[in-house]
Amino acid sequence: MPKAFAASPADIERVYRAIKRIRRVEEVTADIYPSDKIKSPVHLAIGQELVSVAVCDVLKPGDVVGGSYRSHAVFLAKGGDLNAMMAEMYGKDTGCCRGKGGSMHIGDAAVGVAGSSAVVGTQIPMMAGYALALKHQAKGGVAVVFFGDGATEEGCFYETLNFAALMNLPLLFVCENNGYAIHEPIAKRRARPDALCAIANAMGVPARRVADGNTFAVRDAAGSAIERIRKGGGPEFIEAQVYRWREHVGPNEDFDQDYRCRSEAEPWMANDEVTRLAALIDPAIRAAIDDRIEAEIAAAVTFAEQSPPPKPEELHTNVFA
Ligand SMILES: Cc1ncc(C[n+]2csc(CCOP(=O)(O)OP(=O)(O)O)c2C)c(N)n1
Ligand SMILES: [Mg+2]
Repeated sequence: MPKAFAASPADIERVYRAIKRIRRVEEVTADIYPSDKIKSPVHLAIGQELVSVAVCDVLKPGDVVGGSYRSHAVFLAKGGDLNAMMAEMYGKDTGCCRGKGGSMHIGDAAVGVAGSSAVVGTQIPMMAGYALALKHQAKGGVAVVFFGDGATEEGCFYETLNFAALMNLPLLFVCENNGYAIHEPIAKRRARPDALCAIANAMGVPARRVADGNTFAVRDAAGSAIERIRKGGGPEFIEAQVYRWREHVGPNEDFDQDYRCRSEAEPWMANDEVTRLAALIDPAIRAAIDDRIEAEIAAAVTFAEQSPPPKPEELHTNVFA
């Protein structure tokens, strides 16, 4: 491991546990999905979990995060309750949004997950609002917004970069660049696919790209950015290159869909952080971590299955329009 990304055994175990847990939650979700017990579309982050884990690893409980419809990893990495997330996917009353949001709309204010949004890019100005509130509170809190490369093509991305820089907001922009917006590769959408950091810089938001999919490289970048932001340095931008292993939405692979091929995925799969970090941990310790994860997930599935659905009279509660 390069010196700059040095991590203690405790760091490696903690980060491995977090990434593996999210991986297994989503694999189990994919296994359950064909049964139709999960009542909403699922956008899986399998292969991309490292970004949420790396960033949330350097956050404090009072910091606030928000993301897109692909936010299981963000929710769990920030400390969202697994039982409540699983129940939400099942549309149950015990879900984190009382079963009314489903997989794409998950939040847990108690642990600083502001929410997630299915409308591409909308979480970006929403989290700038949180950052503005945190700035007014003046307690050193930081907001983090996670979004995809496709979201950088929305007007609100540019507006928010400008506003955040102008207002010196405590906001970290985290672009999870998986190279695709649904089936459209970034090279067919942008004249300069490599210019995301240049765009942020030009708007007055210092930017850094992490291209190698290394958890501790992202954690390093996030850690130093958050430190500067917390001291009043203003917003920063991180572009983390990743790869989505499953289809855009749903539980399956889609390498037969003619928009990409397995050979493109193979180098990312060969560099998988779950496998790489697992090899750095004592096998007995790793087995104990894995066993705990499986037991926790099994309990969450049971919790979701046994929870009641929302009552019919709740149809209009917590609904604004
Ligand atoms: C405003 C808006 N436009 C279009 C869509 C349809 N849509 C859903 S996901 C998506 C692609 C977004 O890609 P990206 O931001 O890279 O995120 P990823 O799915 O790769 O994580 C699009 C265009 C939408 N949900 N909202
Ligand atoms: Mg994308």
